[in-house]
Amino acid sequence: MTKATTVKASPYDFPLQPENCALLIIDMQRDFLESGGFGETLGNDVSLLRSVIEPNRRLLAAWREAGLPVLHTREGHLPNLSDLPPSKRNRGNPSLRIGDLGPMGRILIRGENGHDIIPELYPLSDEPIIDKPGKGAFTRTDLEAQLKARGISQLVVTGVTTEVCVNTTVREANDRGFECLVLSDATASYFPSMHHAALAMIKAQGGIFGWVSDSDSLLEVLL
Ligand code: TIU
Repeated sequence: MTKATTVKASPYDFPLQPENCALLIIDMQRDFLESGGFGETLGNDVSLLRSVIEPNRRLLAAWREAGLPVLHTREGHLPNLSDLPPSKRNRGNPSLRIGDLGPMGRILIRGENGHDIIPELYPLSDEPIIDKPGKGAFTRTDLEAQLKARGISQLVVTGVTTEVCVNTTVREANDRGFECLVLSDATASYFPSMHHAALAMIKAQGGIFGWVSDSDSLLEVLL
């Protein structure tokens, strides 16, 4: 499937150009989705994010089958914490801080079990993984260069969490000229009301940051 088409979306249909579009899966890491990781240390119920696994799995399979590019991101820090601002480590009152030893290894540290992507969505060896120290995937990474090198101008954005890393990344992408389609059932938050608010912010004002759709609407044009 290489023909331009439209995907049912809000505030209006998304003009998909498959030859210029990448799937960007944000932070589907054990640290956010499984017990004992970063998300739980912040006081969250991580089971609230599990519903996005199946829509992402189906979409990823169809996207790969269509031969379209996919990139994965991971939030995390170097083992010596040199890329961790003290403001981030010291924020709030978590049960464990970034870099502390938890049941899945050191919390949110690159190379640890908890930092890696969940097995259900594990990247293939030729799929880039963007390791990022912050919430936005464009900040202190080579994501923009990687996308431009591939001629990518559109992004289908999925992953967690909707109002934090997904929203920050979509805003960064939008300001860099990328058109973003965010899938409501393939993104989730620890706070359902914030999930809905974050999606509403993206599509308000004629799509101020991008478009919102769902995985079935995109699969309809891929399959
Ligand atoms: N805490 C929370 O909702 N999210 C993050 O800290 N990172 C991401 O969203 N990936």
